[in-house]
Amino acid sequence: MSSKIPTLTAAEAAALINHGSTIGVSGFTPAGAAKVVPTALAARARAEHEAGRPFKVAVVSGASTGDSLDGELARADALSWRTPYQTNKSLRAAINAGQVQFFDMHLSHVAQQIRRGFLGKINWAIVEACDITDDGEITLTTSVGNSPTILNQAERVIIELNRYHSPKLRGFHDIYEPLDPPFRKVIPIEKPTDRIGVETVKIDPKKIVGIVESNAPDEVGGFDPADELTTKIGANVADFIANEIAVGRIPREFLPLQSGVGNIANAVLGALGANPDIPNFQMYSEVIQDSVIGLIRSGKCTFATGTSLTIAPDLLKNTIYADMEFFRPRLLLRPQEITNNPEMVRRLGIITMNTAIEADIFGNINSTHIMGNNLMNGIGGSGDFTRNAYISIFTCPSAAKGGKISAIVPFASHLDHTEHDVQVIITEQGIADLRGKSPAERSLEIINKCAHPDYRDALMRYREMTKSGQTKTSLANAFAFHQQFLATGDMHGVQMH
Ligand code: 0RQ
Repeated sequence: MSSKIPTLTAAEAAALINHGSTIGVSGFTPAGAAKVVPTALAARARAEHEAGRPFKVAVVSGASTGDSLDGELARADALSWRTPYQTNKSLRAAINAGQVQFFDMHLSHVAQQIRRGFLGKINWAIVEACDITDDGEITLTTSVGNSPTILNQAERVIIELNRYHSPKLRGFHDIYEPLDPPFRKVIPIEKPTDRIGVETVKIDPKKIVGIVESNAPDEVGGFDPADELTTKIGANVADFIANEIAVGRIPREFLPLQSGVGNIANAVLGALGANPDIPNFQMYSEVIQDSVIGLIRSGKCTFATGTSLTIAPDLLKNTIYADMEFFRPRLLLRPQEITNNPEMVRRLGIITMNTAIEADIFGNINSTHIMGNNLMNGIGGSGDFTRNAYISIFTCPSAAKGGKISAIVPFASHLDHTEHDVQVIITEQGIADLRGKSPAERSLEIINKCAHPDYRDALMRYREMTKSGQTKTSLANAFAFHQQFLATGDMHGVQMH
């Protein structure tokens, strides 16, 4: 712990930051996110607004953060611009109201774009740590995200020293920042367990203007227990993978798994753990979430590397923090530029599993927008993994909002992952294997295997409306399902002409 760097209150730190600043923050999901200084900054913004002065900042993070960062700043109308991912209700509303400009980007791209100035200068870094020394050696907490790059590139740095997290987290991180082209070298990871960097981030201590002490858990919400629907989706994924191994398309040695985040992803991992035909596995992913911890304990998951430990606070304390020596050799946190790097995804042959909002009958995926307009969260790391996967899988329930929305539609109302990248779609109804299939074959496969029975006839009618062409699209009816929902609140009874 440093004795030379001044200690500040959160309000003192926030008072240093000017209107118009660009701030880089720690956090990938609420794990390891800066907490107390952003909340103080929101209070400052409110006071400035009351005094009739403008006060807004631009924020770049690893991914989503907690409510004390994204929620507080959004509610204080203190954000002008935000990238690269968010999951906060207040921020989502501000983005969709046009009050915050949100730049939705692939998470592996952020660090290089910061270093090369694509996103402008980073005036401030606000980064959570569990330890810091006088010579500027920083031990991060439950995520790495973009923190090494943000710390290196920011003009000035504020450290939130969070006592909730044990300094014994040292050794859980593998910090490595690649050189940029044309000097980029091979990133030398050949197995998920390979360590290529150092344990801490080292920066010039003269840049650190102060340390703000805190003691707060990560604002990770925990997950809903798996229900009948998510259990069925999970079981279908496990059956698909087990069969691929049985027929030899996945090697018997097995391949590393990546899983997205959320209730469905959690249930999918649970199902993989429960299926005796799935061998023990390693994870090369971005988010390590609750279910992985049980799988590590049981020995089904022998090693997991990601960029965040997105673990509900009780579970984090009672499992990992209670038994650091067991978990240290089995968990490794890396920068998101490394976990999500296409070079590694392709080399390691990762089996990727991400969640869709909707899929169209040709295999295009919308991961980010509701009815083509409103942002949900953002593309996150799903694109980094999907395009370069050994096998790319998307899961979703066949219908949303009590069955009133079909998740399988004639044409995706927003495009995140194209038909060229998506190999398998899985709902609770079944498994659509799109590999090697033409658009005509894919649409049959998706409608028959994945669509909710209520919507199969209408999707089939759409499929047969256009008589010629490689991808039979009816321009007049491509969004008929969405228009029906917007007009009546229900996609049932969709009108097409
Ligand atoms: O709405 O919140 O009002 O209940 O969307 O859907 O079913 O709870 O599923 O939590 O797994 O999230 C795609 C958003 C799924 C997420 C998405 C409504 C539904 C519900 C949430 P409510 P569920 P999940 C790793 C990789 C993109 C980024 C990514 C996501 C809410 O997985 O953001 O994959 N993915 N990153 O009712 C209208 C539809 C709908 C719909 C679902 N068709 N129409 N509403 N919903 N389908 C993460 C990182 O990179 C950090």
